[in-house]
This record gives sequence, C-alpha cells and structure tokens, in this order.
Amino acid sequence: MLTGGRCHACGIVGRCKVQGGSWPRGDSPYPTRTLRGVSAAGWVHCYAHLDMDAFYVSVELQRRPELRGTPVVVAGNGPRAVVTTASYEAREFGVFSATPASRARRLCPDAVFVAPDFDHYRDRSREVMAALREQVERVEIVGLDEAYLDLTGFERPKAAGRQIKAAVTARTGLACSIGIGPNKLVAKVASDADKPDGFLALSAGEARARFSRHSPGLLPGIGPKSVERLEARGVDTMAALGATPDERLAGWFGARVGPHLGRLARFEDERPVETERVRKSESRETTFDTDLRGLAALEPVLERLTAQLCEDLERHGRSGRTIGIKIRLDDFSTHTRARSVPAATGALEVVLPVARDLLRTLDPKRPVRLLGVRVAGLDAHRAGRAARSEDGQLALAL
Ligand code: DCP
Ligand code: MG
Repeated sequence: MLTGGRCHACGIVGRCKVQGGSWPRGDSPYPTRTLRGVSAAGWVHCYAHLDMDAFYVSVELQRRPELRGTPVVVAGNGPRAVVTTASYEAREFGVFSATPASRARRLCPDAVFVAPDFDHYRDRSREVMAALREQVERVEIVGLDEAYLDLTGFERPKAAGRQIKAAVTARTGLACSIGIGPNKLVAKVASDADKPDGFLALSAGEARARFSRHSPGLLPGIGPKSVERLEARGVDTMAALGATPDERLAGWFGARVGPHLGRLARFEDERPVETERVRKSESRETTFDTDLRGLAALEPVLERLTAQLCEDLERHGRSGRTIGIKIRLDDFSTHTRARSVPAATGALEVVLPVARDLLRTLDPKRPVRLLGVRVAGLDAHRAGRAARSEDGQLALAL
C-alpha cells in the first residue's frame, strides 16, 4: 500500500516486495486494519515480537521466590564464565548478559549467583511457545525466549497482543514484553523499548520519530564495531544514519551492507514471518576453563562433543553430509575445517573419524580456548519434520 511513495506496511519506498507490488488504497488483498491508538493508516502486515523479561532469572525465581526483588545472576562457575542473565535489580549495578562472572561478583557482591540449568530453560521455553501457538497460527521462534507473531488479518491487533501477553503469563507465570509494528524490525525494537512488562505498538514513522536521536546501536544487526565506524564518520544517531545517502554508506560498508544499514535506521524491513525454521546444521562446542595444548588433550574432548552431537542427531532422525570442526586459539583467532562425506550421516562411527582426522590435520600449535564439532547440510525435509517433537512443539537447540 503506497501513499506518498512509501509503503505504510513496511516503510519501503517504492515497490513493496512482500506483496509483490503495490496497490492503491482500498485495493489491497489484505483487509484494512485499524490499529487503535497507533495509526489510522491501514497496515498491510502487522507483526508482534515477544521477548521474555530476564528469562533465565525469572525461571529461577519461580523455584526460589524468596529471592524476588533482589539482585540475582545466572552464570557459570568457571574462570571464564559470563553472566547469561541478570535480574533487573542486578542490572542497576552494571551487571548484564555477557558480563564476565568475575566482574559481576565485584560489581555486585551481594547478588545471588545461580548456575544455569539449560534443560529446564528449554522446557520452560516450550511452554511459552505452546501458549503462543494456542493464540496465533503463525509463530516464528527465534530464540529460547523470543518469537515473532503474524497478526496480519487480526481485527484488533493491539487487543490481540494484550491477550497474548496475558495468556503467556497466565500459563507460565512469567512476564514478557511485546512490541507491535508493521514489520518485524519495528516490532522487535518496540518490544525492547518498553521492558520489563512492556507493551508498545508503533508505526514505522512513529518508530523513526521516537528513536531518531538514539544511537544506531539500538538496532539488531548494528554492533559496537559498526557503531564505532559510523561515529568516526560523524553518524551517531538513527536519524543521521537514515538520512545518509546509499552511495556514501556503500562506500563505507560495501554495496550490500551499507544501504542495508540505512534501511534499518529508517525502519524499513520486508522480512516475512517464517513459521518453519529449518536448521541446516547442528553443532556442539565448549570453551575450556584453561587453554588445552596438544592433540592428546584435545581428542578426548572432541570425542565427548561428537558423541553428544551424534546422539542428538540420531534421536531426531537427522543426518548431514558435511562434518566440520572449529577451534579458537589463545590469540582469539578462529579456525575451521570441514569435509563432506558421500552419504548423509549422523552416526558416531562415521562422524568421529572424520572430525578426528580434521583435528589431526589442523594440529594447532598454540594453546586452544575453544573446540567445536558440527554436522552441516542437514536434510531439509527431515530437519523440518524433526524440528517438531512428539508433543508437536518445536525442539529448540541452544
Ligand atoms: N542469554 C545468554 N547470553 C547472552 C544473552 C542472553 O545466555 N549473552 C540468554 C539468557 C537470557 C536469554 O538468553 O535470559 C534471553 O536473552 P535476552 O537478551 O532476551 O535477555 P533477558 O531475557 O535475560 O532479559 P530482557 O528482559 O532484557 O529480555
Ligand atoms: Mg528476554
């Protein structure tokens, strides 16, 4: 739906690729929706993004309610452990996801540290996603604690969003934040902007106005390095990035990435919600508490990781043709090697000898921080089916 050259739905100038073209107001094959209190303009699409609040911590607090209202941190124990989640009380001390656990202990000595229990988080995640599927047909799970929902065609999407939020909390006892927008990017940023217990619906124009003075680092996909490069060129706000001509951005970041960054800053996004996420590879990796040196030390770890990987592949009836290993050395350089086998496999007796041979050929001479193994090129059809477990819920991998 184009008005003034810009699609109300995606914020795209010109042809709206999602719908394969543009049409005059009123001729859309999709019913025109009124998003009360948000925008009178009809949106072609309406998406919601749901993100659980302090997910791992919230799950742990249900087991230890006496800790509610206090700084709680879920983090491993080893010398290289990082914080996976910090409660909002702990965040006030400067402790966030990815803060080294040792630093977190210094910043907030009174915090209670809880060891992560990933199996439990996966179970609770399935509950969340099941609650979503009861409410909405088209759900795209993008992580343990986040999902996009396609609300296109809902009579009152904002009311639907509130109902979904209430349903998730009623079923799981966990709080979440929801963002609603005409595309996934607006929905994602909106869900984050009003956390915790947030609910925010924005049009693309409203998002542009609201975040115009924010750093481009607010956007998913623009990391600290890109922010630094932009700032060095005097572009330090979303508005400035959105107004930078494509040619200049292409000169700085390349023909593909540069203009893409500009589109992100203008909240233009045409990705559809993908309900079937077919994983094309499966991997296991581990970071050592202290660096390992030499094949004799590395091979038993490779065997353990490969056994775990193959067990999982076999359980889900999946197989792939490309076997790969990854190592990260003490200088943080990462090295991968891969080899394809004639027939797709998930069997330990096939995968392990190839992985071991790749490691022996690589034979790292420096101390190794991280070792990983993967099977890629997973059969798409079988992977799609296997992604659903017997109870019809998506099986998630960390
Ligand atoms: N996570 C992790 N390591 C990170 C970031 C996140 O292990 N560096 C895990 C722990 C989180 C979960 O993923 O609980 C979800 O990540 P979010 O970024 O959504 O963070 P939270 O849900 O913890 O907090 P928020 O309320 O900000 O969403
Ligand atoms: Mg979250």
